[in-house]
Amino acid sequence: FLVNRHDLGVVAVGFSGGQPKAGVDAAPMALIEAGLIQQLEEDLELNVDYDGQVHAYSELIPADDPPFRNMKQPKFVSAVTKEVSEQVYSHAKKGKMVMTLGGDHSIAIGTISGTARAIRERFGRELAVIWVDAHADINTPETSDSGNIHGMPVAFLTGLATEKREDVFGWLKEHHMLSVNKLVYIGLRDIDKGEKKILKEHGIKAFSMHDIDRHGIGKVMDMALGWIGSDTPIHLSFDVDALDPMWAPSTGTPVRGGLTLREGDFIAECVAATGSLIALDLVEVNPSLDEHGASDTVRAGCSIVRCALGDTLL
Ligand code: 4U7
Ligand code: MN
Ligand code: MN
Ligand code: MN
Repeated sequence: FLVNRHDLGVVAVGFSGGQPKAGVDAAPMALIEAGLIQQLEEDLELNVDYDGQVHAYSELIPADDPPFRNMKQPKFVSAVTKEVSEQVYSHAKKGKMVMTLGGDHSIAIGTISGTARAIRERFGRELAVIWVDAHADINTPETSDSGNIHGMPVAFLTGLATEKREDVFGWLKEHHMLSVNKLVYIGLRDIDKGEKKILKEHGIKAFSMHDIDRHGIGKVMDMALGWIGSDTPIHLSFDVDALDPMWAPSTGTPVRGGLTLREGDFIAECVAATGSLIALDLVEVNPSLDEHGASDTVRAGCSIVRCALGDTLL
């Protein structure tokens, strides 16, 4: 009811500027070359609207881009996410489901701001976000030790971090944003001190690996979706490093003790079954970070996407 489930807009974001490791920009091509779009068209019978390009946004590279408030490449990341926001918005406002292939997780500043705006305009409703990740990505520029913006997207999207400078995320307005009580994390296991404080102070709903061990993934999904409530539009932002490195080694910030391949697919299946999914990000696949080639990680990514877009076992 929220989107035409069979109409999928695809945005391929070949961007690595939110973190220091090269190669994450090659993920969209690796996923597409592995047959992802073809699988969606042929097996899931989706009408895919894809411009056929992996965007590199090289025209947006600033002449100079010194660190600002401890953020690395602030102007470049801001400009790219602003453009991604427009790309995602233009699919979402037409009532299409939107899939964005990253790229590092800083791009979620663009994807979620784009869908939040479209959902507000179309339905006067607020968006819910399910953030599946080993990390909370909720550092402010001041709490971040690394200065890498892929560790900060949730802080900017919720307004916990703000900046007036238009060229450093000042373009993010109220209608792009998400309230902290509409955010749910799954898979967390590597949270910085400052982030823990933020999660506690704002009462943000989070299911860590400990919760999954204790209750099992089935119960955790019931609780996560129960928190959001039925009939709320959902944006699923899936960082492949939520999976254990056994299944997804080719990623920039792997953390042991993660989700199994089946748990990752199960999360996506449960979200699909709500009928409320309106957008999906798959990020942080880095095909150059594996001596055996990245085929396992790429295949895991394709599988999660197929599950989220309605592939069922029976
Ligand atoms: B990802 C980190 F310090 N928290 O801020 C940081 F541990 O998108 C990691 O989830 C961020 O992969 C990871 O740099 C960002 C670090
Ligand atoms: Mn992430
Ligand atoms: Mn992560
Ligand atoms: Mn990562």
